[in-house]
Amino acid sequence: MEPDQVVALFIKGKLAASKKLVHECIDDGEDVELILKKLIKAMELVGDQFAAGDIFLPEMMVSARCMQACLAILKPLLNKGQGSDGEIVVIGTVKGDLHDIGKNLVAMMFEGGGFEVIDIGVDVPAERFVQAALEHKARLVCLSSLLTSTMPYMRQVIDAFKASPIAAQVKIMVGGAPVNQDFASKIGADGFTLDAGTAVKKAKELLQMT
Ligand code: B12
Repeated sequence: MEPDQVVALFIKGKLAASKKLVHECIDDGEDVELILKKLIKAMELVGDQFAAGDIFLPEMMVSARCMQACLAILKPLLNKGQGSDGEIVVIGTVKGDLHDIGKNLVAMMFEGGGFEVIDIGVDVPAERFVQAALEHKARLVCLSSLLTSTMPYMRQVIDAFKASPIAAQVKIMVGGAPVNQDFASKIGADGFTLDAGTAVKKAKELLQMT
């Protein structure tokens, strides 16, 4: 399977064919993490085509639907984690932002890493993050943002935590395609990783679980 081949199926919204391709790769014994990498690359290429004006919102939407269906196939294969450590992570995409594929992937990895995941969805206001962390006694909160216009809102969420009674107990990780370590440090986040695969390792370091 090559990312270009996936892109061709995704932008035409070929759901059944996309799923079939993933199943075939699994049956052929292709490494699941490699399949995942290629799917993520394909979504990046979809984004590039959108940015270049070669495709439009409907193509991006059907691509997202195909991607989600493919991830659902991989989920049980990636989730080979140990038992829960009892750690709870609250995760959501910040206010104004509806992208959730990356967030869902990060959530999946945390489940695989033995965490209990409280997924509070997309377009989440700062107060809701704080409320969920309080309610579930979470020590870790993960914020996702895919738009340069919603990235600054991550700082607002972090500030809301700083002003809350649980400021000292909670570590905050941020991520999403436009986010980098420099930005994460500037807004006062405790952690950042480029991808879902390394997020769990970073979280365990932050929570001193390793
Ligand atoms: C699919 C998609 C959509 C789908 C989203 C569907 C869904 N359910 O998520 C739809 C069609 C709805 C959509 C809408 C829009 N989109 Co859009 N979209 C994309 C696209 C093609 C792929 C995103 C994706 O799923 N990637 C795959 C996942 C796996 O990657 P990821 O999200 O980056 O996550 C990984 C890491 O970043 C990290 N990660 C993510 N979150 C977190 C959190 C933590 C804590 C950590 C540690 C790590 C981490 O781990 C993940 C896995 O490794 C991107 C292109 C791109 N290059 O990102 C554009 C893109 C993000 N969209 C873009 C735009 C402009 C829009 C719209 C404004 C378009 C419009 N005119 O309406 C709207 C905005 C809607 C809104 N308010 O949110 C632009 C943003 C440009 C910018 N400068 O901000 C992009 C970059 C496309 C482009 N090149 O122009 N979009």
